[in-house]
Amino acid sequence: MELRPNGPGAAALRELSRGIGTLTGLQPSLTLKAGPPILTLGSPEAARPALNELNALPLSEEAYALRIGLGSEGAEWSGSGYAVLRGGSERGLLHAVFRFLRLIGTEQDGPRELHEVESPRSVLRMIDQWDNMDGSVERGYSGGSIFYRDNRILLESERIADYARLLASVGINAISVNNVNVHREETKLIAAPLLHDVKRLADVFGSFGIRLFLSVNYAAPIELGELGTADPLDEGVRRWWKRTAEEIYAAVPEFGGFVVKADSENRPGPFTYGRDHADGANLLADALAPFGGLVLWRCFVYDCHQDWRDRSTDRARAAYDHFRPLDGRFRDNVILQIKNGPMDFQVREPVSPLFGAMPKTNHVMEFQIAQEYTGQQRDVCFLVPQWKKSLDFDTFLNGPGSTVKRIAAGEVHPLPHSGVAAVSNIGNDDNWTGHHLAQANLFGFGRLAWNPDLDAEEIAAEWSALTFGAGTPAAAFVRELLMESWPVYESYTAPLGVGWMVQPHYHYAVDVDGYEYSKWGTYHFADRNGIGVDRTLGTGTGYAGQYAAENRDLYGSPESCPDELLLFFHHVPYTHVLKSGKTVIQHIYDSRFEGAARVESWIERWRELEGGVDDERFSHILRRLEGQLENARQWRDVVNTYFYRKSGIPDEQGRNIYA
Ligand code: GCV
Repeated sequence: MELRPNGPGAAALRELSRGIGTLTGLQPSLTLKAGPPILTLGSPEAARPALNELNALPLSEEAYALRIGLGSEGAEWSGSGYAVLRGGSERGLLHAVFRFLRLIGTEQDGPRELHEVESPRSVLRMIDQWDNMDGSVERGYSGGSIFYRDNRILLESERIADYARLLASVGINAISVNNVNVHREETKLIAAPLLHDVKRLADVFGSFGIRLFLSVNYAAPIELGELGTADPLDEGVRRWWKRTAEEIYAAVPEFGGFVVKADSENRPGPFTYGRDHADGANLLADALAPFGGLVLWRCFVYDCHQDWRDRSTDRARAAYDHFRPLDGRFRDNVILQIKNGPMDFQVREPVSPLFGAMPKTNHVMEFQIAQEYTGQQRDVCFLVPQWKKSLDFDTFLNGPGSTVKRIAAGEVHPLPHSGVAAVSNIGNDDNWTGHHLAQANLFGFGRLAWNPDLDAEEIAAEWSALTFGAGTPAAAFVRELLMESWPVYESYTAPLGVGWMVQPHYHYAVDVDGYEYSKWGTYHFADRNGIGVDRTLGTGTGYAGQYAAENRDLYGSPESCPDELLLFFHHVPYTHVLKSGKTVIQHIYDSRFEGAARVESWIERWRELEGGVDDERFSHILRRLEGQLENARQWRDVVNTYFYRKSGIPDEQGRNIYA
């Protein structure tokens, strides 16, 4: 096989020899065969039948096939054992290598026999950086940017290549490298002289099979081109984007395309010119189309200057109301990027009703790995179970079984593009993610994007074993801790799906009324009798009516609505009895006490592992858990006191509430 010196095939070869050496101490000879990209390890004679078989296998580009033959008789790599790794392309081969290394790393003695053929379920598996060129990261909780400092790209930094490697190891195939809020300096990324540096970045990611995208400023023709308008129907503007695309592709032929946040949170967009989002997205799509480029157009469009006195406007409705009527008007290379929930990455939200509701439009789901509203990488909150809940959600939009994961895999509507995207959680902290355990979220996103059918616990177990050692007590406890962490975080923060009880702008610490009288459209409406937002069709904002009948009915009455989303859809008295048999107020008290107590118990369990985990990680995690306990106690006491004062209803168990 002809290997491109800096292509994913070369990376596959390098990673396999390096990984095997690190994990097993062996330095086996590797053979790279001519023809389809194949690597063999161990005995060539023993490998031959598998090699011939895998050689003939039809595989799609990113697919791989893996055969391991160590037998039960104690054959080893140095003896008659073998492994054959085959990719549908060099990228597929790299996936095979990382899969193989994960297998060796998670099973104490490595697998003895294996025959596996896999391809990714979602075509686009994308990471969005919210990095700014001044070196800051929007909603970054792990230090500064690994990409930029002082308005330049850190091309000399080894961390960028390490990051590409890290993402490739879990199957990510696309990255957008700057914040969707595109400020002055970042606007220039699409023009010379910065394009030269962008090309070098694209090469780093390309060598691991990852395509590079940029977030663009919708008003770039004004800011860079000195045009007086960014009107999508203006001929001068169209010419400007066309020429810009030509320049980009001349410099970066493998460029992926644009990510766009338009008419959202004060960013410019087509609304300024009385145009809609199809006009805006198609303008960019037409410019990129000759080069195979894509436009990822975000649907996070809502009124962020709402009057809290106005009860008729519901932010949750906004994405659907803006975009649903445009179905069928977008070009083939436009992909709408829809946040997983209708609000904004809260601990608990229903799935966005827009997802699956545009059968003629490419769309991907956007998750947030960065823990903006879920503990900011100070508190442990393993988000894979939350994402699974979204992916498993049945929209019923194309009959039963129209789950989000099937739509994201392109299995429900025959559209050219589909997949998932997520906001990254990394920075230049030594451990990448601020909280050491927050790495599990980045890992987990990649694994789920590859295969949304994987079990959350399986992913937690895999990451824990790879990180703390297969079969160790630390790995066993971390798996358990990860799996408990999202429900526990939910149990001491905002109750029953209502969300938003955080300090405005910062979004970490508790402030029950912080957003209550604000312009952001994020209210809980607690009064002395009850709490929650009526989003029903009959008496509320009508949001529930944006779902297919099955879900509309499910959410439409407090009796059928799942407890965890009750206050998202309904305003109920504190005495309303939940399916659990508890009243809303007693649930609030109990879960806050239980949540804080659970965090306390984690600290005791973690202390028992002293000596079994290296000192650095042991004390780092201990400090973080202690901080989490402080946070959980503050939430517990503020929320309980607030609702006791509002309702006047005492805790049945007479615990300490600071009345
Ligand atoms: C990048 C939320 C965050 C913003 C973020 C925005 C978005 O509102 O708080 O920091 O901006 O989402 O997703 O565009």
